[in-house]
Amino acid sequence: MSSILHTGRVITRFGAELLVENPDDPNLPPIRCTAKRKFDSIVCGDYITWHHNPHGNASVDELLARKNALTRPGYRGRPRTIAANIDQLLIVNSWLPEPSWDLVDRYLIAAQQLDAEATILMNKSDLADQYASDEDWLNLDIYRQIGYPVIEINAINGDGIEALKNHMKDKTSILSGRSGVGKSSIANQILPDTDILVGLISDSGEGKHTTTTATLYRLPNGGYLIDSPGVRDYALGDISPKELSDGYIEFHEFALHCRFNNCTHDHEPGCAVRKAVEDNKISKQRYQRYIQALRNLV
Ligand SMILES: Nc1nc2c(ncn2[C@@H]2O[C@H](COP(=O)(O)OP(=O)(O)OP(=O)(O)O)[C@@H](O)[C@H]2O)c(=O)[nH]1
Ligand SMILES: [Mg+2]
Ligand SMILES: [Zn+2]
Repeated sequence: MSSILHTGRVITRFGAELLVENPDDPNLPPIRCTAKRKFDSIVCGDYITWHHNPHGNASVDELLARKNALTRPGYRGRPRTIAANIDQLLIVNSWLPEPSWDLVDRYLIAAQQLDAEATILMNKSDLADQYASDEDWLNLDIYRQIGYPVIEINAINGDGIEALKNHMKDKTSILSGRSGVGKSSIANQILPDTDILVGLISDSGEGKHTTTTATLYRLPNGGYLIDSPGVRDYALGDISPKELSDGYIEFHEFALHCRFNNCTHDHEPGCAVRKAVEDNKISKQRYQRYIQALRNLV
């Protein structure tokens, strides 16, 4: 039997086994593909080539070049790749668990590093009256002012889901955020017919429906959605001060006018970013979180 080479996108992986989109019709059941040790780095969202073996199963031939890959610190702080070929981070925050603006900032920096778009999803809008402080509303509004799309969502009744769908067309988007903010609930609203969205039962006892592995779903109107496991925290990898400040897009226009072109916008004389903070052209909250992140780099 000749073995035709297929190209396909990885849906998810369980150990040495990959689920790959069916080449005949993506709506047909996926292909189970075995990956040798040298393909340990293949993740959800990767494109691979594979072929059928004579004895019926399939195996990976090659990992195709990636546009980018999202990593997070894994076991003993070693970076672990979560998903590849991402066009957009959907940064999910909720009113309960309480919002983490720090985490939003860090995901925005990651988006800049990945050359991906970023959209902020504020989920559990039904709980806002009870839990949102004035300070929280202010923080949320800052992102809008900077120019990021912010969508308020209620993943129980579907409020905001249509607006979100409009932001997802023809892109590969990944839901990211802390455990329990409602990523899988949002995925369920986007794809109500996809029963595989029901979370896997975790061994760790973290909760019955907590998501344990990143999974790719094809959107009916074009594009893909990746649901990913919640994070406790999202630490920035090994980045330079310049890469850090690049992640604060509202600094860019001012940074051009800093006296030193390697200005870290901290203590340097003639810093146009700090001046902009003093003049209320840049949010003090964001600037303070930037300084904190800068101190944490070194
Ligand atoms: N009140 C309210 N509860 C919600 C909303 N969205 C999700 N929830 C609840 O929040 C809990 C966590 O939702 P999940 O969708 O499993 O959260 P997740 O982000 O996927 O969590 P991990 O998979 O652990 O990362 C569930 O009990 C949901 O029913 C919402 O808009 N409002
Ligand atoms: Mg989940
Ligand atoms: Zn500066």
